[in-house]
Amino acid sequence: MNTATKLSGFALGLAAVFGAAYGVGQLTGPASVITAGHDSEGADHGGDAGDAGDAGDEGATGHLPGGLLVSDRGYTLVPVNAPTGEFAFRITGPDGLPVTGYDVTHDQRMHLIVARRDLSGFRHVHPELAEDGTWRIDSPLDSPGVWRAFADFTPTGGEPLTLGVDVTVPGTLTERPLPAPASSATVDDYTVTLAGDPQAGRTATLTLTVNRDGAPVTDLEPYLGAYGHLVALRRGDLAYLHVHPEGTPGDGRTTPGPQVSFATEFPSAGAYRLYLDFRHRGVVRTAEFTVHVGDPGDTTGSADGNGTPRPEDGHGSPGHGHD
Ligand SMILES: [Cu+2]
Repeated sequence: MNTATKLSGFALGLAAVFGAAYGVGQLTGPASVITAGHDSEGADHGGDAGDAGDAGDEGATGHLPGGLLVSDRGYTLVPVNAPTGEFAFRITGPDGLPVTGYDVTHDQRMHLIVARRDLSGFRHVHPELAEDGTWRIDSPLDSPGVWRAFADFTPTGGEPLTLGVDVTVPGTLTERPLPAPASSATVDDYTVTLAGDPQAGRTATLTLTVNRDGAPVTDLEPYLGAYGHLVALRRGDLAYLHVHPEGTPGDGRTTPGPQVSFATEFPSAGAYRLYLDFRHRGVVRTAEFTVHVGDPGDTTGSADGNGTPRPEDGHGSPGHGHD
């Protein structure tokens, strides 16, 4: 009965490899694209979707969370020059040519997710595919800084894959500190509360409850085939975790709010930013949360056991300087 998609697999031994080769020296330079490529030869990780987390160890490198690689399993995310105000890219396949065949997943052939490296500016959009294999969309990169762009797709005949690339938007950077962990978020007239106690490497249910003007919302609308979409990005390397709710609209047991539950599995302890997309009355909104994922081996931690995300020991508070 559990149709939820697990978060991607485990990268405990590998996480430290990433996040180091990231430079901030180009923030004020000319428009450029920084690729955070890593040699993925031989890797066989499971992307962000499906049952990757159940597959056990495969290959020397095991499974990585999605979005850390610009090239994986022969597929490469290649940003291409585009007119001002537009964002364009291609996916090249094992034959080196642009991929033009994609399976529809969650109503779309391509999910493009972007966020700045400071975890602000999240957008989830759906570009248009041209015949030559170029994806185009009005640029969602709406402020200066270094952005991470994630292409979440399934090439026809292949497995689900999420590739990521850094893209610099020139200008004066205003870095935004990561907001402190909180169990509620406000977007327009909506307040979304978050319950759950995620622990690294374990499946936990996160339940989000949507209220509008203090009243429960019981008529959420399906968006991309679900009552909510949840993306989590790990602070530090922006590992990408994409999950879908337990239950689907029309299955006879899933209600259109106010609660949307997700079975999640975070690959490591630490701070994550969560982005819940939901649709109500024709408008898609995003509620954002900072969550501290606990270390299940840490018995001295501050777990309060009452189902609310733990404060992150002050590290996420405004004004906290990044390294
Ligand atoms: Cu999408």
